[in-house]
Amino acid sequence: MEDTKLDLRAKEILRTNDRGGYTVPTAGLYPYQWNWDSAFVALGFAAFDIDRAWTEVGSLLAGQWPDGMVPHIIFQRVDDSYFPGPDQWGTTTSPPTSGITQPPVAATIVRRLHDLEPAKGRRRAEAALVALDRWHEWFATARDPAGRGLVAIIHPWESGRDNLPDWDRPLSFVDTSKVGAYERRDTQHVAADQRPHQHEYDRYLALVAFGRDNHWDPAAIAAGSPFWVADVGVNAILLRAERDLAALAGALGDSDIADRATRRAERLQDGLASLWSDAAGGYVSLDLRREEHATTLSAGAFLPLYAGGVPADRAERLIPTLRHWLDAVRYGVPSFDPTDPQFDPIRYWRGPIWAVVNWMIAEGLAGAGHADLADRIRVDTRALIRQSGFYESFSPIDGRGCGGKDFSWTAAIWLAMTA
Ligand code: 2M8
Repeated sequence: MEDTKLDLRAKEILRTNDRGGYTVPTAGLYPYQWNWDSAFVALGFAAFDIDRAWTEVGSLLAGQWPDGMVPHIIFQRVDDSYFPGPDQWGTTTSPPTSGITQPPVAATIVRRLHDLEPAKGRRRAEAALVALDRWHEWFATARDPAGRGLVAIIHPWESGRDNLPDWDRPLSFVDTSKVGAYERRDTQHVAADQRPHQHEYDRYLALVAFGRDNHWDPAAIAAGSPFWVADVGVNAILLRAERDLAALAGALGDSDIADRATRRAERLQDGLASLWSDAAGGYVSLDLRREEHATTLSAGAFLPLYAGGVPADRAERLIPTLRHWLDAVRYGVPSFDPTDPQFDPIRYWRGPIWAVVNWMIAEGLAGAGHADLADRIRVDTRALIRQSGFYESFSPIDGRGCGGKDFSWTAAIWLAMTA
């Protein structure tokens, strides 16, 4: 298909996945509103319908909890085709939501929407600014009670990179003996070899039960969650989001929020530095219960470049590693080290390429003065979509599409990379 037709198709996918003020990631497999998907969807809509982009941000932030958390799923309209649904989460909001959050990319995208048309977006940017500040403050308190500059995730789903090999060891400590029988829905929509293993799902459900049994109380979860890990992806994305929130607050004349976001960013900058592993040769996640760094690299290793402020000697190690990865596969960027034995080119977050991660890595590279590499990643992303269509993810080996098709965030990134 020619690029102009793909532009039209991308817009059509966003329109078709629009359920009335919010957008589902894809029909069937994911019938609800997901947090970071919605943020990227807003970026895509911004290429042709800025009002609709702001509506997406508004419906996402309307799901904010009283304590500031913005949930990972908003169950706008109950639909049995997805499991676990509202009953398993046992939250008390209306509409119901999950009890966990997701990578906080929203502030970065809200800043971009505002900058596109500052006068037109002012009122909605001001409303979003307050909600985003509350969400980031929640991260700083609920997920970093010790104040070490690293926020914890309590579930692999909060990383958005669900079955990354980084979670294998921390998950091995999760007790699944009380997980009863259940029916997975994901493998009814997508081939099982492109989805997480059953033993991972059992642990995902045990962690949902832990949160539900503790009424999603942040203090109880911080004290006892069997999974308490500093994901390099979430921490880098939050740091970038804090910087963007501070800039947006400055533009809107809110010095209180600007100061708070700047202070939080300074703390996160120190925390992120502690995720560097000389042994792995990059930034990795850290199991905060055991003080164990992951021993292998994922695409998250490059996200501190997107956060900004990576010291030169560390950037000098990351860039050759990225080039080496790109030389090892046909398309970049694999979600996990393609030279590691655990790499699997089609199994979800253990190897496939994700357009949204490519967008963040390319932004980071461009900002760090590596325009050539940023271009290469954008070229690959667009080539994958031209070859296979708007899939959920893609094999780095042969470019085939994996997971759900006509996927909202892939369409959004196509539009964002063209605009
Ligand atoms: C995937 O995650 C959900 C759980 O949140 C699932 O597999 O059921 C991930 O790729 C996640 O990052 C994404 O936000 C979600 C919807 O696209 O799907």
